[in-house]
Amino acid sequence: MRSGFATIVGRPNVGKSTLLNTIVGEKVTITSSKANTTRHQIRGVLSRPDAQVVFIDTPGLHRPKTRLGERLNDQAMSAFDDVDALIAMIEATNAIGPGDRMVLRRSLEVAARGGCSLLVAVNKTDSAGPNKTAGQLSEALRVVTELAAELGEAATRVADKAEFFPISARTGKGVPVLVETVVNRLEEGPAYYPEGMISDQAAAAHVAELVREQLLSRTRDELPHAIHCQVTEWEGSHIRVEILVERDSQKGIVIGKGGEILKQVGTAARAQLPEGTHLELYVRVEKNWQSRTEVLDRFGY
Ligand SMILES: Nc1nc2c(ncn2[C@@H]2O[C@H](COP(=O)(O)OP(=O)(O)OP(=O)(O)O)[C@@H](O)[C@H]2O)c(=O)[nH]1
Ligand SMILES: [Mg+2]
Repeated sequence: MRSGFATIVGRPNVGKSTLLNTIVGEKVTITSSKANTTRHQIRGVLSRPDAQVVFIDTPGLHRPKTRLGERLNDQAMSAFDDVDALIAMIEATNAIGPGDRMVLRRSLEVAARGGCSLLVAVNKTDSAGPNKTAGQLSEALRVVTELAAELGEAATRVADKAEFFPISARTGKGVPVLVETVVNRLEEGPAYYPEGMISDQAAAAHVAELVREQLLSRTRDELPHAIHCQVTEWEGSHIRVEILVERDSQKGIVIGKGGEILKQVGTAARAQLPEGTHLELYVRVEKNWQSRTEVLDRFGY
């Protein structure tokens, strides 16, 4: 049996969480079209008779504007170390920018130091089409080679062994080849999680995330970033989720006219929970929480 850890890294919105869900075949982490959706490291476990791979989803690396942003980057950065493979993800739909280069550079550095594999996933091939995808694959190879040359011999050895995968995390195309490569690069080892366990996320945290996911798809501009959700009560089938925003004006938007938004959010989140679950949603203001260290500590960021 082979076993090990593989971290998925990349800038926000490239499709890291979508990939994790596709690999484990279940929704273990939320996704959205808004940047910085993922706020914690989330593990998804793939168990097969011959292998167990723990895939780690991470917050997108970005230039932080708030203390929350700094914490998200810290969380992502700490997931680079002590793994067997780094899956650096970029998009086939957009040119490789400074954010992607930073991710690739950091991946090369860590892999050179720690001896792990580097696999580059070029995602969203379903939108990009074959020509654009082919161009992006060769561009990715060029950028990785160039960065490795800047970083030195150890990084160049990593780059020589790096592999590039065109994938669609959404449709699943190309994902099995990527997973097989990760498995083949793992060493013999024990299973880290019991069979049947597919995520390390606590049930309450997952419910809070499902509510936040629904809010993300119904809000825009700076509001998605200003929302934090937490379960404050769970008794039998009754779950109370508190939604925190930064300002009074945001509270009104989240609730919606006549409570409409909140109602939609509750219905859509509940549809993903066991039948009979009663979700009680409650909105509260926690002034400027994204910038307050003590609140971030309390919220577990
Ligand atoms: N067309 C297409 N869209 C995709 C694909 N994978 C992800 N997306 C979309 O890209 C957006 C971002 O996906 P996420 O999986 O949330 O991205 P992420 O990298 O986890 O983002 P952060 O958590 O913010 O760092 C969502 O709207 C997804 O539906 C894909 O293979 N093809
Ligand atoms: Mg994500």
